Amino acid sequence: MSVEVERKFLCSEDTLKILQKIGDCLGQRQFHDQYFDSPGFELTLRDFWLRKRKGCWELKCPVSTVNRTGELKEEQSLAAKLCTHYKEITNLPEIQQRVKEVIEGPCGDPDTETTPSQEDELWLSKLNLVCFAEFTTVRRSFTLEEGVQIDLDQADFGYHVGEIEVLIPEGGDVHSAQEKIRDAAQKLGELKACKWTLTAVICDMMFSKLVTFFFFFFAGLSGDERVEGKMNVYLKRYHPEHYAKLLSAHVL
Ligand code: V4E
Repeated sequence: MSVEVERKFLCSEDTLKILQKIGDCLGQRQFHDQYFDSPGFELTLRDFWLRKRKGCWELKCPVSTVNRTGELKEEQSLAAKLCTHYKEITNLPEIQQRVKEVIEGPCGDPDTETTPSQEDELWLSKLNLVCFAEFTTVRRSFTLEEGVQIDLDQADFGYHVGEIEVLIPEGGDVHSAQEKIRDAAQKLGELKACKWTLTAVICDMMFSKLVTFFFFFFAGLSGDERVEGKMNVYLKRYHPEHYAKLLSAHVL
């Protein structure tokens, strides 16, 4: 089982051009995601994300970590703040077991016992799970260095977002993954700012400083703001009540 450490950033045509020059292209793919929860949002309010992608089930679970932020240097705790990390389960019987525990508690109802051979509809309906979000993403993937993947996502509801991602084994070093992500973000941010600065310098020295400042501010690569993921934007737009509950529970 792996833990996915990732940081989102706002991307543009420039990001794509830079990655095409300096990264190794891993290709483009398209996938349709369907996310499931109970009508009372028992999974997502606990930060569990159950989805079906390309016919396979995946469950993203929060990772319990001791909060060591106090021991970290300022730049390390900023790197941690900008990243998320989730354990990803892809084995269906394990997913069913975990989902059942989250919804019903450890001593759940024996009547809702699930077996791996059950049809999708049956285990979902026994646990009262319904699809609350679905969208299609076109993803272009690159690597900048060994173990660091950069995805540029274009969702069909009109949102573009980039992700820098490092996979580690469960119990692996999250901080060093966050540092790798920070370094990759810095590299991308510097290259983008450099391009903008050069363009602007040709026009006007003063203007270049202003452009660089605003570029950094909005690019989500060098500031300390967290960039919204596809689900944040989707729920805010199409299911504002669900979104409000997740905000109040500090899940989003
Ligand atoms: C974990 C999570 C959600 C599930 C979807 O995760 P996400 O990484 O946004 O989707 P995607 O398509 O990039 O998955 P991948 O292909 O990388 O596996 S929806 C909301 N969350 C929590 C969450 C959060 N609290 N903050 C941010 C910035 N992102 C996600």
